[in-house]
Amino acid sequence: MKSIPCLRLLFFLSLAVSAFAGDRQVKIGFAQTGAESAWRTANTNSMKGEAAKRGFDLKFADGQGKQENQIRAIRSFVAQRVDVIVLAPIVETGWDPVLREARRAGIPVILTDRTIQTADESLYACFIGSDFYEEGRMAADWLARKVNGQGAIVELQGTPGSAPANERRRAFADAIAKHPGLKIIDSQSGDFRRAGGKEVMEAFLKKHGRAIRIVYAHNDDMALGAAQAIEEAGLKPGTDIILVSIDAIREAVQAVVDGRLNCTVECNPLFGPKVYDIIGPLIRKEPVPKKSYNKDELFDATNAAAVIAQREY
Ligand code: GZL
Repeated sequence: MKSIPCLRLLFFLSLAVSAFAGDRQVKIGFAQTGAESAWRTANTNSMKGEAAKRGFDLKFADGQGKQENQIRAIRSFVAQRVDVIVLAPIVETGWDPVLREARRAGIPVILTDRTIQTADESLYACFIGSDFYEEGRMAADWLARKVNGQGAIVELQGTPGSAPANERRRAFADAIAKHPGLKIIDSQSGDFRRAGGKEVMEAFLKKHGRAIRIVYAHNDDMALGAAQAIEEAGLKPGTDIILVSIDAIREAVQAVVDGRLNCTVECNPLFGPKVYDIIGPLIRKEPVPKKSYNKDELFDATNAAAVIAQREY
């Protein structure tokens, strides 16, 4: 049998050791928002796949798009005495009471993907995710250069009350304020869903017709739905109407290569490894960084073709 170099053996042993607290397997409760987009599917797969690789006992709860389901899941994790709770909070507010219950039970909470609004930051151990304000700013600055600061914009917003929708909307509005020729003429939520983006875009086209020059979508699923609506209206997405979006899922990067989308700002969902690297220090009650942001980049016609083969989600 081919011998495994001792370094690789040590690496796998260290993963196995970190999967155990004392002589029992580490139990993690993960309350996911739902399954609304391709981004979410990739995030769930990263969290599940990496837990399996590291030998963690992952209790997965799909919130199905409802905060009350996530709250119920957290209470169930507390009752099961998990070692750590991971929460991807669907909206920003309403978490303090249940996070106080987790704290009373002595169970640390990791926030992933989305942030919460709370006056008591001690209710969670740390946050791991992307900087949504930066993503919105990057999208707006790219657009201003692309259209020389001129054009009527329709905005497809994400889930109402969610951190990405709030921050991407705020950042984009702040950035385009520097360009009086850029104006948001309509804005509505498509709930981060492809069908939602298509339906809202159909309504915008009926209401505004060819006045629309630009679509700003808070995620790629809605942008791709909007592109379909634009094509069904006999127009060319990416040419007749500029589309700028966020997530950089593979299908959107391909749409940029094909000229149906003009720009997508990455929001990397594959942070299972980063989350699980924190589990050991948390269980050992060692200090961990309060906030850690994933690195995100931007894809447009200048670089999409060069990266499409390497896209992992
Ligand atoms: C962003 C994440 C958002 C994605 C959407 O971190 O919360 O939710 O942008 C997803 O695709 O539905």
